Amino acid sequence: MQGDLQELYIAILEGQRDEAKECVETALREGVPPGEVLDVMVNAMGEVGQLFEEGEYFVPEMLIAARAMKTGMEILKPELVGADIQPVGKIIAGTVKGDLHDIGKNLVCMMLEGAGFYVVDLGTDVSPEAFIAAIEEHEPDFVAMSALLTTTMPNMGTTIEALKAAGVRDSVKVLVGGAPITQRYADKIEADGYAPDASQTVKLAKALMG
Ligand code: B1M
Repeated sequence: MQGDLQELYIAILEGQRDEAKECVETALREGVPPGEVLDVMVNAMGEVGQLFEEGEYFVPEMLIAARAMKTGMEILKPELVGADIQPVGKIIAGTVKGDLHDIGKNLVCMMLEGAGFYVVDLGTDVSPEAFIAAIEEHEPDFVAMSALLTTTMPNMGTTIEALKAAGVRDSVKVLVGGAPITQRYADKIEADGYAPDASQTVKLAKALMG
């Protein structure tokens, strides 16, 4: 890997936001194709996910790496659009109705973006109607729902039932996660997948994209 790109990789891995921004700017100025710059950042985030799974990184390290990635992406995004690089897949994400916790959901969104997915983040306290409207507008591959409260997790099932009633359930794969959620619960509400953390969400979404 060329020196600047190596520096970019390390800047993402270590969560150095300003360095990441500078490295992206330098690489683009020197004529590195935007797709190649993106690959370096995605690979760095891949290693971040790996380190998290191995217990070397914890949530704070993952968060600052994801922020560095996001800063780099802000510079890179217009170039990617110009280069017509297609996202890996499209995901609508939100914390379900009644639930205001968004730290985990934001991390999931950042890691997905880091892996090359186009993410539409609907925020928190998202009603089934808002999920349906977003599916109709954006035609995503996935809907990712987050819940942190035992009192709001049933709203995942309610949302899936609402998607069925609106006739859009089969057009998307529904992924669920959040501290109280289990694979068993995901199966019970007929979600297509459950991920215990942000890194596993990326793996799951990639696997389901084939
Ligand atoms: Co709240 N809260 N909170 N809270 N809060 C919990 C969840 C709680 C366990 C604390 C406790 O009592 N020990 C408890 C829930 C108990 C229960 O339901 N059985 C609780 C409670 C009770 C409440 C209130 C009801 C308190 C009150 O007002 N009486 C209230 C509810 C407000 C509401 O939502 N309507 C409330 C409020 C808040 C704050 C606003 C103060 C704040 C949220 C700030 C914010 O998010 N912007 C807050 C916080 C910070 C927490 C704790 C301390 C931390 C949550 C967090 O951010 N974790 C939490 C206790 C705890 O977890 N230790 C607690 C870090 C984050 C990175 O992890 O969110 O689990 P997490 O996300 C992970 C995975 O779960 C997974 O990936 C993430 C990254 O690896 N994941 C997904 C998450 N979403 C996913 C979606 C996917 C896939 C994976 O889609 C495919």
